[in-house]
Amino acid sequence: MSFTLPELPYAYDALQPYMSRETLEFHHDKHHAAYVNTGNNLLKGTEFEGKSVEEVVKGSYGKNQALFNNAGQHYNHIHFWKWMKPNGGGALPGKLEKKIVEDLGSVEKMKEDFIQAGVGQFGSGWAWLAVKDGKITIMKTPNGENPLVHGAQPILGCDVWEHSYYIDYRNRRPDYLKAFLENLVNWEHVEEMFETAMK
Ligand code: MN3
Repeated sequence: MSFTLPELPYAYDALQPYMSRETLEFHHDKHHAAYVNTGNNLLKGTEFEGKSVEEVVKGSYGKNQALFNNAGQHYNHIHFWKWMKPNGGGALPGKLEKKIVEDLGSVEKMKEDFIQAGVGQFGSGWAWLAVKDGKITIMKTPNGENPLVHGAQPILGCDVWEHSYYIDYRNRRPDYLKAFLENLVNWEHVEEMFETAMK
């Protein structure tokens, strides 16, 4: 099995005004496509050929940096598209909200800390909600890294590479993170991933 670029689960202009058609065209058609193509070239002839994306990410970490970078970013983007939807944001589904309050204090505190993780990630990387040891936790990672290689299961991630927001927000990363949480997140999908991670 090689990597394939998934279709966006919505139209290119469906997330406007919070994420523009131009951003999605570049981000999906150029950046994500490049991770898929480069990843496939790097997979050839390695022990990871035929493995799932998750297995490639975990297996190549610390061993094959170039393959890991591209496999990690492929995994991250497959999910990033699904973590957003038109008219996203809003109230969290009950089970997810209850667990966030339990583990992180409140939904407001979770949002503040998530934004802080994204703003505090120096350079390129990601901000995360992940399940680790049965608890929801906030994480940040550099470049293509993700919670999978830190013994955790990601349930929400926000891409804070400049290619994700510079067209729409210029240097205002905090505004992008706020708009992501308030207007773009598909919390139902986050809850699904949360429930799977807790099994
Ligand atoms: Mn990206």
